[in-house]
Amino acid sequence: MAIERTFSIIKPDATRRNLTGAINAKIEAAGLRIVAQKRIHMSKAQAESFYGVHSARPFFNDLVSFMISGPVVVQVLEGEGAIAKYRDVMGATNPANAAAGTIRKDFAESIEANSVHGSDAAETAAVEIAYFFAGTEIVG
Ligand code: RTP
Ligand code: MG
Repeated sequence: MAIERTFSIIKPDATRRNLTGAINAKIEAAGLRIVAQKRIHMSKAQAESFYGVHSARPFFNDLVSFMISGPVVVQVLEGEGAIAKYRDVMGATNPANAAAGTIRKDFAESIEANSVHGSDAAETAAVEIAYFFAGTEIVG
């Protein structure tokens, strides 16, 4: 399988509970490399644009409020089949449905405060990475 890059966010519920290291340990244990990482506090405009695909969904306003409720850690992860692999490591969107050992099963608080984001396809990964990182900030 090809080496891919995917985009990850450690969400405010997780940074608030000091879980950045514990989540990174699960990422690295799965064989994914963290090739870029920074802690930021998203603006409302940034969060609205990032989640623009969900703008018509009933949970959109709550989601944006949650994502700007505290700092996040944005990351680029690299590895074989990184996009699907990270989705596996994350677990299902709703932690009640997430498999044992996944980030969301072990750490998520709710379907909204679910600790992490990961890109869902190659096209979205490229767009999401470019949204938060300059090429020179990614060191493979
Ligand atoms: P993500 O985009 O964050 O990696 O998560 P996902 O693909 O598993 O979930 P998605 O359907 O793309 O939804 C994006 C984020 O919106 C919040 N959400 N809230 N209240 C709700 O019913 C609801 N559904 C989704 C979650 O934070 C989810 O990760
Ligand atoms: Mg998604």
